[in-house]
Amino acid sequence: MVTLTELRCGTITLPNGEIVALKTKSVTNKDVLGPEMRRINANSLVCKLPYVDECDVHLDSCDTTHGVCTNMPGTFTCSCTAGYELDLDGRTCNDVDECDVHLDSCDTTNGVCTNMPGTFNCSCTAGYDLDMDGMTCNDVDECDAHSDSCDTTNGVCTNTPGTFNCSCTAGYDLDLDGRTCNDVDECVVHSESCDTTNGVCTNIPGTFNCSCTAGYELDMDGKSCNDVDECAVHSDSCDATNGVCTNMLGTFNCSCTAGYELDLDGRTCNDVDECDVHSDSCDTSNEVCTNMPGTFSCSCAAGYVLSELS
Ligand SMILES: [Ca+2]
Ligand SMILES: [Ca+2]
Ligand SMILES: [Ca+2]
Ligand SMILES: [Ca+2]
Repeated sequence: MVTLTELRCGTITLPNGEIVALKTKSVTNKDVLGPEMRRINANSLVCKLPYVDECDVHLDSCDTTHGVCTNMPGTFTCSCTAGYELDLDGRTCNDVDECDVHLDSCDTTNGVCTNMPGTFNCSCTAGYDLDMDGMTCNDVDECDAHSDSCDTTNGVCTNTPGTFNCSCTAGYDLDLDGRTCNDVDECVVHSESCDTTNGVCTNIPGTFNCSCTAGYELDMDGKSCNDVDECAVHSDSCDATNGVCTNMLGTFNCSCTAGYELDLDGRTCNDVDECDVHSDSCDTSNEVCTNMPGTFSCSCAAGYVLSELS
């Protein structure tokens, strides 16, 4: 600013060669102002001329993209559009990094702020979805939204903040992939699932079955194998008339009453023909042996009579 000794408007050239507009001069109320002058208080005036709207004629040096020029008497100032801030040079508009200076309104816990020219964007960390408000991050209910998050048949999905967990129904184990449920082979994994001596384990999806080897039957506990008492349960296990049944662990044995011998079938009792196998005690010289069921009898050969034993 240059203060003149005389009342006039115009430009002057400074000693360094710079040309500046004259702006003010101390004046008194007695001074008569020319049409190019305007009084701004009792003893100051501004020159209207040369009047230049730097903003209008693009003489300003404000940022061409995001700058806003405001014309002022004899000068102008620069400001910036929203999202930009004025550089120390008073002209350039620099993007405000809202993320860096925490001017963003993104979710403070699970939000991710991304700076952009003139603005910023909110997104969310994995497992969260951006709300309609563009700021809040809502947990994704993977169990509800994606029903195949866990094994669709035997899996149990549990939603948790930011993620979810899979587990499996009884009889299934979670795979290393964290999703799939694999049948537990109880017969291999738990060798004691069935009776270790006489049990037969059969693996089936989700569970297993115990059965027993021949001669044993499954206990009420579904696991233990108990010997079948074939003599009590099946009264016809041995020859019903002359057989003698003996129960044994896992099996049974048939024998026969005196005078009978066990058939090759192991059950039937056949009469022993004592006369034929010469196990009789008849007198071979004068007696006749007669085989009978379970026994035999001796009678006298022709010409002999039974003597009285005394
Ligand atoms: Ca920005
Ligand atoms: Ca979740
Ligand atoms: Ca199984
Ligand atoms: Ca038995």
